[in-house]
This record gives sequence, C-alpha cells and structure tokens, in this order.
Amino acid sequence: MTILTEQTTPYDDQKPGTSGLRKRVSVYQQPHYVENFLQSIFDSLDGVGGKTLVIGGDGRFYNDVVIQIAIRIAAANGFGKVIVGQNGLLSTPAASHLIRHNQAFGGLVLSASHNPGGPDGDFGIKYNIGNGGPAPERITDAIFARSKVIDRYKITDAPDVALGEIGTQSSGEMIVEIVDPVAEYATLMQSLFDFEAIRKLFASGFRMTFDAMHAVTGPYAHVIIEDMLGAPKGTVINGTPLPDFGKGHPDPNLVYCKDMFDQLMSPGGPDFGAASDGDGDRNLIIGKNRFVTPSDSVAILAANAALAPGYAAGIKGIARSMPTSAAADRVAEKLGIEMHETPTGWKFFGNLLDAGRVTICGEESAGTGSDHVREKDGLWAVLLWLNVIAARAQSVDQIVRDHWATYGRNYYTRHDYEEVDAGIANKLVDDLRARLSGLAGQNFDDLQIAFADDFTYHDPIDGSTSAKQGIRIGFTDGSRIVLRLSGTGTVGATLRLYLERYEAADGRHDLETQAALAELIELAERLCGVRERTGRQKPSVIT
Ligand code: VG1
Ligand code: CO
Repeated sequence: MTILTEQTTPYDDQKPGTSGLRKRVSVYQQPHYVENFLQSIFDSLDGVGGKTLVIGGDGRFYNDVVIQIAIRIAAANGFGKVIVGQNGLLSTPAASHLIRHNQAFGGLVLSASHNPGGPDGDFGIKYNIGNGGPAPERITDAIFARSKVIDRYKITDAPDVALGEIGTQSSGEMIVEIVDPVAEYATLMQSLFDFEAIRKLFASGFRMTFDAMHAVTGPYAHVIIEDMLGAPKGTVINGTPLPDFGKGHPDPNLVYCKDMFDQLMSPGGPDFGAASDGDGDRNLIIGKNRFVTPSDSVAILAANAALAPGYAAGIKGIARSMPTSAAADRVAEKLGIEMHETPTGWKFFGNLLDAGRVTICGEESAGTGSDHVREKDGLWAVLLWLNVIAARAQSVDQIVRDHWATYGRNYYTRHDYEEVDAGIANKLVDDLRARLSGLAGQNFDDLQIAFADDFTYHDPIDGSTSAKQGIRIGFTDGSRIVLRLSGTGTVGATLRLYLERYEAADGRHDLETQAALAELIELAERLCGVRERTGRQKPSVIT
C-alpha cells in the first residue's frame, strides 16, 4: 500500500449549505469532485492522526463508491480507524450516536436527506464533529475556503473494503471496523423509552403503520418496532433501503405520504401512522383523523417528555429554529424553562445541547430531537409519541386537542416555491429586506406589524453571530410571516414562506389550516409578492 499525492484543480461550488454539500449526482461524478471535498474537510481539521472517524450514509446511489474513496483518503490522511455501518448504511442520528459512543474525532454522513436519489437524483456529504453534530459554520466556512484553492489530495491505493462483512479489517495502516448499523442505536432507544408499556400497547391491538420510504430507517424500524416492540410484521412498509428509494421522494410530508394520510383518515384505518426521510432524521406523525403539524409535535413532545423514563427528571430547556411556530415557547413558559430561537439547521442546536441548556429541539420541517444525540431523530420522535400515547392512554387526536385547550393553537403552514429562477428569488428577498425598516407600525386590515427584520442569531455559548437567516414580519396579535431561501436545494432557488397565527386556549381550534391562515396568506403576497414575481399561481408544496 502506498500513499499517493494526486494533483487536482479546485471547484468553485463546494460551499456547504444548511446541512452539508448537496449536489446532483452528476456534479459529484466529475473528476476529483469527491476527493477535493473530502481533502478540504480533512485539511480544515487539526490533529486527526491516529483518530477515529465514523462513516455511513443513507444508501442512496453513489454511497458505496464514495465510502470506498473516503476510506482511502482517511487512511492517507493518518486516521487510525474508521467505523463504518454495514453495507455503508447509517441513519444520520445513528451516525451521531456512534460518534459520541466511540468518542470518535468526527464523522462523515453521506446523504442528501429528503432529496430524491438515483443517477439523476442528489448526493451529499456532511462532516460532523466530535459531539456528534453537524460542523458549525466556522468549520464549514473553512472547508469552503480550502476547496477553492486546493491543488492536491492524498489517497492510498489500498483495495476496496468488504462493506458487507461485520468485523475488523484494515485499509493500509488504518483499522476498518464494520458494525451493525442498528444495534447501538436500538440500545440507546431502549434506555430512553418505556418499551414494556409500548409492547403492551401493541399487544392490546393498537395498530400502526410506519413508512420507511425505501430509505435508511427500514432496518431500524423492523428491528425496533416489529422485533423489539412486538408490532405485527407488516407494520413497517417500504422497509428495504434502495439506491433510488424506489423512485420515490423520501420526504415524509403530506404530499409524498398521501396514501398513508388517506388511510389514517378512513374509518377502518390504523391508530397511528409515521414515516421518516431518506437519512432517518425527520418524522411524520399522523393519528387517526389527526395530522400533527411538526411545530405542534415539538411542543407536545416537550410538554409530555417527562412521561418517558429517559426524561423523567424533566427537561432543561427547548430550542426551535426561527421559522418553527411559537407553540413550544408556550410550553417552555409554563414549565419555567429556557427557550431559544436559532437559525434553520441542526448545527445551531449543538452548543445549547452541549452546554446542558436545552433538552428538546425542533424544526417545522419535521425535525425533532433531544440531547441523546446531536442530530434530529425520526424514530426517536416516533418512539416518544408511542411512549406518550401508552402512558396517557389517549389517542393522538385527544392529546393534540388537550394541548390546544391548555396552551392555545398556533395555526401554521409552509408554502414552498421550488426551482424558482435564482436571480428572481434573490432579488425578491433583497428588495423585501430593503423595505423592512419602514414596516413596523403599519396597519393592514386589522393586523398591525410589530416588527420586521432579517434574523440575526447570537450564539449564547460561543458568542458567534450568524446574520441574514431569514426575514421575519411579526404582528401585534402574535401572527408571523417568515420568508427565507432554502439552503438544501440543488436546482435554482427554493423560496419558503412560513405563516403562523395564534388562537388562544379558549378560541376556535377546529378550522382547516389553510382557511384559518387565508387572510395572512393574502397579506404575505401583498408584502412579499412571491406569486407575482415568480409567475407561479400556487406553491409547489404546502406543508
Ligand atoms: C431544510 C429544512 C431545515 C432542515 C434542513 C436539513 O433546510 O428547512 O429545517 O434542517 O432541510 O434537513 P432548507 O435550508 O432547505 O430550508 V435534512 O432532513 O434534509 O438533513
Ligand atoms: Co434528513
């Protein structure tokens, strides 16, 4: 085995977005594209010699190719050991757990998450640091800076590793440990939740369907939900990971999980439906006749977390991303605990979790998690819901209604305009930003603007500042319009418009969401002009 130093030329587009570097597979297939980015990551880290790196991905097309390259580049850069999920698979939360459990230096998560896969789909690489969470901006900025000037990378000529064989191998001087992707994670889940109570729930006839969307959670859900918790075989559907996710779109929302939604809304349907995304960090929760909005789910799980053994001592604080509804804020207020508002993306929760300031975190994009790992965690959210259902002996619908009756309801929706011309989208946001300072105090029908700004986050732990994180227009009655550009899309720009209106505990909670927000949706169009300026009649996706 020899270590080779290969000459290369830089690419100018290797800037990590909200969650790693996501590009079309064809972009990743360009000569040295993967090698350049991986070497840029390793060049941005100090003291990797002899250290351990965790590597795994969601099994999408190109995963197997990139893992072999990553192993050879890691060996050439002096890592002492890599821990790799069998067949290259690790869900994002399981990767986070393995990094922490093994006190690894960091990890590579190979995924484009909820984006479609296959030769015409997307691929992604994300670097996670030793706490198990996505690298903070200070590191991703350094990686991007390095990628723009890189002129060589180091790689070995070692043969491919047998990714299917559990056990220890070597690649050159480096140890390669292939592990069962599920085992450690399942043990962690067992330590947090009342498996006995959930087993009894299933034994009593409670029926559930879990859609793994042909993505990474299949093996996890089969083991945990069917084998360990005793749900009947067949509870988990689409449970075999496929490189193209069965040509589906592994985003667990009401568009791509419409069949499940319809089942849950039908009289003979199951009691509970759930799904997760490509890399297993998102969750969809639907009860019989009740879809749970992700923002509500964060709030409800925070309010009920103490029912699960792992959180019996109570939660320390809650953090939510800025566009996520304020439902969780009301829970934090009632519990008398800290509440934090962070920019979009899990990397901003890491410091708060590490400092022990918060226990539960969440995003409106179907991401919920806790201090058990440093990523959002789809199956964790599903298991916590099951634990709460078992402990309260109530249906999802009852739990949600009770919550609203206690805290009030934050009607909430997100309208996405996908693959918009990037020039138009950027100008729209810039123009709106320029008008923000004059908006406060203005009246629109019976709504008055209380504040309008471009969100800047000041991290209370490390003092860093992240500016331009999305436009917020808040109204005196608690309603809110938020507009931001997605940082995970790979074609053109995606505009996300988030709308929220608060209805007090004694108010009306049974309105259809779009109807409840109709006035605000029209006002958002008057203020932002998304439809007018993009020429779109309606959003691509409404969640
Ligand atoms: C989206 C979501 C964000 C989430 C991110 C990664 O980012 O809005 O909440 O953290 O995806 O999720 P953006 O920049 O496109 O809005 V995942 O499951 O794709 O890793
Ligand atoms: Co994901």
